[in-house]
This record gives sequence, C-alpha cells and structure tokens, in this order.
Amino acid sequence: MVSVSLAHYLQKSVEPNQTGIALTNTILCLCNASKIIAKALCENGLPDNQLGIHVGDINSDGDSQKALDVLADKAIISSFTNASIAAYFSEEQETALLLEPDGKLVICVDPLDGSSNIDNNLSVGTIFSILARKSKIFEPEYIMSDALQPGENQLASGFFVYGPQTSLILTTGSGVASFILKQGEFIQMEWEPSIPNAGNQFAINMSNMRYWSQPATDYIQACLDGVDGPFAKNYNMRWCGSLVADAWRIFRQGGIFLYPEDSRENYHVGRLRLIYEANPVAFLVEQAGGRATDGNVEILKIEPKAIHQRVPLIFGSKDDVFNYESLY
Ligand code: AFP
Repeated sequence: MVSVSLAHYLQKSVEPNQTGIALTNTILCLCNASKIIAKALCENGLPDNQLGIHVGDINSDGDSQKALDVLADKAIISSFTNASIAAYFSEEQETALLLEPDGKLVICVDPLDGSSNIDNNLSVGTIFSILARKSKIFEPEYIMSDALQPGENQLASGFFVYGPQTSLILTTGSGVASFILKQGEFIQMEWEPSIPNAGNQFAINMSNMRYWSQPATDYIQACLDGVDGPFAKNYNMRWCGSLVADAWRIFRQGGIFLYPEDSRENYHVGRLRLIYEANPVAFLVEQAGGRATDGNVEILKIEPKAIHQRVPLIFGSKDDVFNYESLY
C-alpha cells in the first residue's frame, strides 16, 4: 500500500476554503510542535534535560507546572505560523492568549497530558480541539465565548501520543485517521480507528473507589462480578495515568474509560477538563463509532461555562457506556 502523508490526507479530507486552509495549517503547526516535544522527551533525564522537575508556577489544575508542561505550551504557541488562529486556550494559560485579530479559528489545548508520567518513561501526549471563531470583536471577553461552544461544533480534534511511537489520532469530522511520525513526517497507518460496540476492559483509578458516586460503584462492581454478574462477561483492568494512552488502547481494542465525579474536594465533577480534554476525545470517540458521556449528558452536547471547567468523563464502546448511563 502506498504510504499517505498527513499533508496529503488533509488535502483530501478538508475543504480548501479559507477556514479549511487555516485548519490544515493549524494541524501541521501542531505536528511541528509535537516533534519538538517528542525529541525533548526522548532525552529527558540527561543532566541538562530534567523535564519532570516542578518549575514553581501553579496551573489552572491547581497542579504545579513541570518543565515539560511549560516547554510543550511554548512549543505549541511558537509553532503557529500562517495558522489564522485568533486565540489559544490552554491548561497552562489562565485565560485566552490572543494571537491574530483576523484569525478564523480558536484552539483549546492540553499541551502535556499525563505529566505525572514524564519521569516514568511512560506514554504522555498533547490533546487539541479546533473551533471556528464566531466573535467579531478581538477582545478577550468576546473571544472567550468562541472557546465555550459545545463540543459538537468542533471542526477538528486529535491527540498526539509520545510513546514507543510518536503518533496522532485525528478527526476533521469525517471519520478518524491515525498517523505515525516516520523520519520527520507523519504517515497514515493502515489502521482506521473504529471502536468495537462492546469491550472487556475498563480503565479507572481504583484507588478512588471509596469516593465514587453510587452509579460508578455499581458499574465497576458489575464488571468485577464477571461472567456471574449482570454483564455476563469477565473484564480486564488497565489504568495508564495518561488519558491519551488509555484512549489509544480503547480505539484499538474497545472497552471503557471512566473518570467519574467523586466526593474529594474539587472532584465533584471529576478531574478532566471539558474544552481541551473531554471534548476533543469525545469528538474522536463519536467519529469512531463509540460514545462519550458525563453519565447524564453526551459530552459533545454540554454547553461549557468556563474554560477550565471540569467534567466527569466516561467514554468507549457504546454498549459499555450505555450500561453505565443506565445506572443514572
Ligand atoms: P496529569 O497530566 O496531571 O498527570 O493528569 C493526567 C490526567 O489528566 C489524565 O491524563 C489521566 O487519565 C488522569 O489525569 C489520571 O488521574 P489520576 O492521577 O487521578 O489517576
């Protein structure tokens, strides 16, 4: 099979109008940033490259920023040339970073997902969501509304995984494609991500069980009951601590990811962020035939109220997610 570059894929899958050209350029800019992040990560731990150290600032998550969080954020911002982006929203930025007054797009990014894994030699990633700019006035309070569109308005979303491979899962609204970085270029994989309707793996941080709401507790107990339980099948468990790594596995093998609401302080609506983690992943999941919910509402239907708003995130094989929702 002839290998297809990402640039060629975008030429085929994105309308060559002004917004489409901006979208293509933005995705290619993000690819350039991903190469810088991947290279830095490959050399993490050498005396002059300590990317897991805390650098003092506190991000919107209330987490202290690590060196790679800041490096990734800066690499992404610096990559935006000819991208026509009006504003950049990031886990590492308190508010909107205004870029181009005539920009056609806004972009919401988790520059480095899985920071707790930076020094563990485990997969981490970058998650992005691209929306059309609707505001007419190039002022923060107007541009902010562009980032607060429901996830179903996304033009494109994707995530890079920095692991054994540097890879990308991407949707521009007509299915999902996967790419691997090979000799400096993203090349399309043979594999077309499509999530099986039912799986036999669940991904959740079991150490939080005592804090979960009743639906989450009942759902996981049903999985643990295996063939004798209500789902009549045995389950395996995986938890990577990096959303992008768990998501990639679910695109490959099916199953369900759960970060539900719990009773810890600041976790009453879970841990993950709506506009730059849940929405981009939910767009990909729905495009791949899966389902993404907060337990009551489809993620893509939620009207965001704040740029760092958290949301319970349950996604994966649609039958498994329906089983979860039936408990609410
Ligand atoms: P960090 O980027 O702070 O490590 O958080 C990663 C993450 O947002 C997501 O990638 C993981 O699935 C989830 O948090 C892990 O959360 P726990 O550390 O509570 O298990």
